[in-house]
Amino acid sequence: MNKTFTGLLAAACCSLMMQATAQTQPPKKDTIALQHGAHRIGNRTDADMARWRSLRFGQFIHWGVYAIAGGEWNGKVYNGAAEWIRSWKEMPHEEYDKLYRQFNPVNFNPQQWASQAKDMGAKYMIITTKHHDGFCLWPSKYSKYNIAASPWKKDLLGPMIDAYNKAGIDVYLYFSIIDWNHPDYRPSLKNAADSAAGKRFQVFVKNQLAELLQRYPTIKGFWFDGTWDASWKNDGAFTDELEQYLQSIHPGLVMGSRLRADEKGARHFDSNGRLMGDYEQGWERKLPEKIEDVHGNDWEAVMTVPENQWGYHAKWMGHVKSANEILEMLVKSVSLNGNFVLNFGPKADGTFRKEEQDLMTNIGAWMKVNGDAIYNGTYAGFEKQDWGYYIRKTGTDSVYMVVFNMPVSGNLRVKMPARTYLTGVSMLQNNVPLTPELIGREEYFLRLPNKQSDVPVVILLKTSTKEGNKEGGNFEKAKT
Ligand code: H79
Repeated sequence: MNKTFTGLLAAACCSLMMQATAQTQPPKKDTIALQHGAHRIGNRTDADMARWRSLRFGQFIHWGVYAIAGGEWNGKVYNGAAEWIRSWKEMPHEEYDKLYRQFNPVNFNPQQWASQAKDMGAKYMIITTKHHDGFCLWPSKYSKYNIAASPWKKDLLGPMIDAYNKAGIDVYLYFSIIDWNHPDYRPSLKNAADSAAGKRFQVFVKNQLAELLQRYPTIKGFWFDGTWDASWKNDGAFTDELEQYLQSIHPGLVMGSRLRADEKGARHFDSNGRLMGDYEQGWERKLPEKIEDVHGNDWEAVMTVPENQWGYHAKWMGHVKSANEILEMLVKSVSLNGNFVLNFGPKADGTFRKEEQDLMTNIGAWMKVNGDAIYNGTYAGFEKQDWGYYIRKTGTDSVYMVVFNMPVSGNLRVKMPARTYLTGVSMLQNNVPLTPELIGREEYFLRLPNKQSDVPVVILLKTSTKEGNKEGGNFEKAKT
């Protein structure tokens, strides 16, 4: 193991012990020497990362020329993800690569986009600057295949980022390192010519990223995609240098594990099992089940509304998630220390389909009443119960119960963790106090005034770790 890394490891262990985060992985002893593995043990502790962690709910937007096709070509419906339609055998590449000549989102209203995201309760937004097709939503110096060549002619990202920032929403940039439009792009490098192209492509990627940072200095980070390619993952050194380069020109950037590989081709987690990048970014259309699944790491899940559509598809197939299902995913994510990002695929004209608008409205209505349980929320350290999820407001004794499954008995079981005592219970929506029934040693039943609700109900528990509040605490009187 090299000296710098040993030093880092010692410093990180020390600071981890001080934070006393019970779920953090202990460093393994049988490590192999890596130049380009993880450079940090445990989560980042700086203010930029703390901000990312506090936001908890994000909006993902997939927008590009694929929205014009909307998952259909020549009267046939593509069953894959709309943003992948160029790879469909029914869609000739030449046809797809001409679509930009029709890209003219005349109804694009960035202020309206931002205000509806804000009303939904999103605190950050991730926008596709460039998906696998290579089309750039900004007028890039490094590619002619960009928004300036479309009938829209002008930048889309700048006004969007400004509007979101003005609405108090942080912006992150999605960037795919797959680029079907670029002559030097290679999924794998099979010979010397490929290697030479690959080197040129790396310069191109680096230039575009620097250009994005230079044009949009308020952005908080990048969301990389496509990094499973052999050409990418077999050059861990480049991914490491790129991460450090971007951090050097824009300190504090938040970039997930998808960017990185180590020199042995391990992605996300290095060959010693340690997380690379700033948070675990593998949770795409899936969530962890329990706290052990996230190993104490920061993480984020990204989720589609239908089964697997990111860009606009005119004909959604399969199950379409309801607001309550999405809220449950959001709450579950926060209860397990993660961020949750919900995807939207606007139409080519710049408007959102009705289903997405309704979802934003319904999620927002709940968030306005119950958002306190989400923002700055974290794993509570309580034994999970079947009625739903616990979320602790970071660094406080406030714990929220978010009830998704009301038991027919109406009794919500609360089992306090060791040396934690219940000192107050109320409904979050109206502060109405509840009287808990003590049923065992630091174990209670709670009953709601009204057990029928169409949306998840939130109860706020005030807790204390002081001995004076022991066994029944303030509720001893209520019991007798
Ligand atoms: O932008 C959205 C999708 O278009 C994009 N990521 C989200 C955020 C995405 N691209 N591809 N995929 C999602 C899934 C692709 C998986 C595969 Fe593979 C790529 C199957 C085969 C190659 C990676 C490597 C997974 C299996 C092997």
